[in-house]
Amino acid sequence: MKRILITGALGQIGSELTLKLREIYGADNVIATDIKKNDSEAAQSGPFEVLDVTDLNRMGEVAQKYKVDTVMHLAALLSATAEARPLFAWNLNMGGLLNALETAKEMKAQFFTPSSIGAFGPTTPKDDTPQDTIMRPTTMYGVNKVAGELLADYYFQKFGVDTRGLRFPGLISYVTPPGGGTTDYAVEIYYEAVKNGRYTSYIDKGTYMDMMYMPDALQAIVDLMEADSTKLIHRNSFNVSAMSFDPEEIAASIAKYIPGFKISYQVDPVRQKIAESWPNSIDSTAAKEEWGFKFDYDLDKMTMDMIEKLRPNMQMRIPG
Ligand code: AKB
Repeated sequence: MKRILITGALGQIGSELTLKLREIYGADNVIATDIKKNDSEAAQSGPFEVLDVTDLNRMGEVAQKYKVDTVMHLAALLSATAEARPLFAWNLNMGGLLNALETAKEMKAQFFTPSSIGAFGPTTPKDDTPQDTIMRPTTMYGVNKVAGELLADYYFQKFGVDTRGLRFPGLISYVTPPGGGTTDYAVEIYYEAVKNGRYTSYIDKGTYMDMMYMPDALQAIVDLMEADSTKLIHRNSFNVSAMSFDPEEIAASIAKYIPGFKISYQVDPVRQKIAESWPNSIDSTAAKEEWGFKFDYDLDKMTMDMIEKLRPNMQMRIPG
């Protein structure tokens, strides 16, 4: 039976992952932590501890108190926020990761942390980006992600910590909105579509990025952590993606369900530049071969579910 410590448990991934893990492993076996408590289900449905991930002693105390055997480290700044506050991002993203790895080492625990398509850069092959390729990101977030992947590999090789990670694309969910990412437009667009029937995109038409619906991302985490360790050639981290689209294509998908939906553009140069430095689409073959990565949602299936969940009473127009 796993006993899991989650950092950043009230964030975009954490607030849903905490609930999924509590369903699988039992509420008392999933210890949610975050910098502040709130009244969300993730904070209320099982053990919760206030934890600043830059405080190694406190992290160790919490890990000991609950005798955890798994550490899932999610607390981090996303790409656009990290670009606005690079020094703070380095300290939080790298300091938090190092503390979480140290805690996993002390507890002899299994370890997970997400990497990102942000680990790639402008000199990376843009299409079908391979698992092993050039990684020279030009953002602080990307620098943190590449360094983080190397650090997690180091803890595996040097100390035998069972570290595992996923290079997530943009994650789309109707539960907890993301904050400070470059791919966030692909979440905002659904909220605005349901509310106002239109959306002004800060990412330009023709800009392709990988994306994944949150239920697939959560399942991928569970599957990777349950995978047979001896089958893993790559650990930190696996390319995983379910779809790649540009703003025109997501808008066209939404218009199938919300007729008359309109997209316009007011490009944010900072986030546009970040997006242009990332791949158009990544290749998830290693994840499929080494631990059976799969996904259920393509763009239209995700769009239908997002709209259904965001506007439960709307009359759906099923394309056909
Ligand atoms: C971001 O846009 O910063 C994140 C990511 C792709 O890592 N969603």
